[in-house]
Amino acid sequence: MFERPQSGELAILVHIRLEKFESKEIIDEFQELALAAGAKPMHLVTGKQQTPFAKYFVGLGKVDEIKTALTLYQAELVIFNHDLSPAQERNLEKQLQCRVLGRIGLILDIFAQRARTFEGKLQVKLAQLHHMSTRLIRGWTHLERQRGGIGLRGPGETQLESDKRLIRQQIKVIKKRLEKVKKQRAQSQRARRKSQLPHISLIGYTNTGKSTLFNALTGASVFAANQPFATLDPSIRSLRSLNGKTAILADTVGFIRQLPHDLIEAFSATLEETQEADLLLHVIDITSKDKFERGKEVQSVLKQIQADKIPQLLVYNKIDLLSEVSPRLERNNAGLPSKVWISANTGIGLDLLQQALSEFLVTQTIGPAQFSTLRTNEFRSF
Ligand SMILES: Nc1nc2c(ncn2[C@@H]2O[C@H](COP(=O)(O)OP(=O)(O)OP(=O)(O)O)[C@@H](O)[C@H]2O)c(=O)[nH]1
Ligand SMILES: [Mg+2]
Repeated sequence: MFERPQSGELAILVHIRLEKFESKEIIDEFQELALAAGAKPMHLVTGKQQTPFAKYFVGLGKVDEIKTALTLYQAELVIFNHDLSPAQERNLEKQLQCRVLGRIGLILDIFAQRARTFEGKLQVKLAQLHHMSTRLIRGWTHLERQRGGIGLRGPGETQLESDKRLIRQQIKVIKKRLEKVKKQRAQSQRARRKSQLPHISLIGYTNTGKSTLFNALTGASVFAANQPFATLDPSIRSLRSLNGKTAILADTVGFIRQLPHDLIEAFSATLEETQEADLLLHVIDITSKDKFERGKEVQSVLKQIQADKIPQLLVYNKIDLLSEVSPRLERNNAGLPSKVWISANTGIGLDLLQQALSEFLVTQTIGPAQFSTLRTNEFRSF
């Protein structure tokens, strides 16, 4: 019988190139995720394969390479930048004699550390339980010996091992509690709706500057930091536009590539803000080499939550980092604002964004459908 090994913070990262072309940013992002979870990445093992292997995801040669790296760097944790099947995770742990974490487990761990509100915590817990329940196999885990660490924070793993029924019960209890909280939130949302103020939601890939912009526009001071998933729970403030109209602005969790379904559910508080919005401010980090891919990723999540038809204003942020780009406002064929170039940090271009918002708020009274709707191919035009 295999006992699940303890997890430490010193980690070996594994990224396998499965696509023909892949940008370096994918690896940078992976390292940032590992750091955000509190791991200390010691070494990166890379490789190239057409498809994952069933047993270990990687081939045996790669497993040996990882083993050598573990010894060399005295690491106790291996993190894959891939979605590992429960069997692959188990086989790897057996072979490597250390804790192995896939990308979903990694992101869930960050979420567990970052959730602040009662509802957010419950949602992450629920996603973790779902994720763990697929990994419950007799004889695999003796988790009561574990005292947390990366990938192990969250709902009591001691119970996982003992009984699947316990997990199901826990899931039921959490779902019930969540329903209660959701009902309360729905009430306050209805009250806000009654006020008939237009809703604007800041959305976009993680770390693009949504919270910084939220603070700049509303004078709030929500947490903003150079790390993925600084924001997990949504914040809401009122926003006064140049022409004196008021709207409600929401700051939301960022998206990331390969966002698993469980996690999208865990985002639901934020996603409701997004689904209910009259306008989405889609914030894009202009300095990212992957901004088109990231933009498409955001589009696909929006589609999954049926928010892709909501009008969008593309906000290209961080132009202060590019000397050749100056603030400007671009309009669509109908003459309405569709893209704006700003810096949330320095404030340049914010007047143009305010101008766009004012125009939007005016169109709200004559019908939001007239405002620009983004098509994915608009990312090509930058
Ligand atoms: N140079 C520059 N940096 C910026 C700008 N706006 C935001 N940042 C930085 O980008 C990093 C991320 O900012 P956040 O506002 O936390 O980004 P976010 O989109 O809310 O990120 P998550 O909540 O983690 O998804 C921080 O280090 C900010 O200081 C900008 O206009 N220029
Ligand atoms: Mg944020």
